[in-house]
Amino acid sequence: MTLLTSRPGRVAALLAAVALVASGCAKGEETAAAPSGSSTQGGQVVRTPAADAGAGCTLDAFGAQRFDLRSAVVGFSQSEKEANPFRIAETKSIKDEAAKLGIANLKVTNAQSQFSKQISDVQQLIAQGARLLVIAPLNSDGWEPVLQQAAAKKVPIITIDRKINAAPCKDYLTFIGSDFVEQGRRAADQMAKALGDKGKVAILLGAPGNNVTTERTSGFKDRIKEVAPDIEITFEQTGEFAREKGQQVTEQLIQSNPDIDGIYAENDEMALGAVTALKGAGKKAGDVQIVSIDGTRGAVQAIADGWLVAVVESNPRFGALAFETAQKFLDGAAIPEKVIISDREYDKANAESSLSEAY
Ligand code: GZL
Repeated sequence: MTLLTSRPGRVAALLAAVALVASGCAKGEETAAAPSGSSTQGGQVVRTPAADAGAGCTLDAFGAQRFDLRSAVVGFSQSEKEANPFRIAETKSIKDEAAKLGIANLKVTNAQSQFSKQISDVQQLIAQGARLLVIAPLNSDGWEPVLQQAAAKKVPIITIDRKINAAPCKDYLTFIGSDFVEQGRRAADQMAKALGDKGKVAILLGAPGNNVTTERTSGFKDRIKEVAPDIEITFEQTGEFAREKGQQVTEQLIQSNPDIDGIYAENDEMALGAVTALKGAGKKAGDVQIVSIDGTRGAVQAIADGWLVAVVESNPRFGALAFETAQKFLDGAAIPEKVIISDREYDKANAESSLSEAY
């Protein structure tokens, strides 16, 4: 296969993407052969834990007692309201896997995007006797009250999706999620390719206060400097990961920066809001090159319709991997402090054919 690219660095990125697709794991298939250096666990392609993932945390080291997941109270704390397909798919994945495993006492809460409610939700789950907590954190800081209460009762916490700033194997068991810096870098490669390595780009930032926004932003900016220094980032504003806000911010953008060439949206909801704003301003598909992250069905369809150029997946289907990790822990295995999953990528070449894999 001849890889047409102007940058050696991008050859590596393209080869990685080809390897993912070729191995089948990009299709999220349970039986996909994982790329070398990774494994398939719980239906997810898991990268072999990075060297810095630590020796691993065991039940004894954590100080918890073994218990049967099927009869225990298990708490799942969801962060954002389920208007975002990412959240809908994430919660469904947890519920479906619990049902499949016969976990009879799963209690699910939703903080409706309010951090104070997420703290009280988790405190309530602890009071209700949760023996395991799976948390999709809204914010990365401010968890101390919960961590102290969970530690006092030796309740292991598995954080999925976003990280919390706390100590692994002490405050929480492990983090399971994507490599968000890599997602930003892959989005930058797609943007550079779409713009021919030059032009003016706006960033629709995610919500403040969490590692996902920070890492997707740094990954994108650093990669743009590496591969396309003639691309200028002339606008940055948070759209709070929400479609309406993404639309409002893009309406402002079109007024203040009418010559914008590209938009990097840090999630699909904001990207689709931007599309609505562009349509409202009389723009045509392709007038502005939009690259996004998540992999929702609406965004992949927008690639097929020409409004988006590419979407880097952020896979929310943590259910199987989260409960598999919990069971391994209860069986005495050492659990690494982070379990990083691989994400696929959608572009014009595979959008139509992969629509059913989007969520
Ligand atoms: C990513 C997750 C982000 C999604 C957004 O793991 O935290 O939050 O990309 C969601 O869609 O709002």
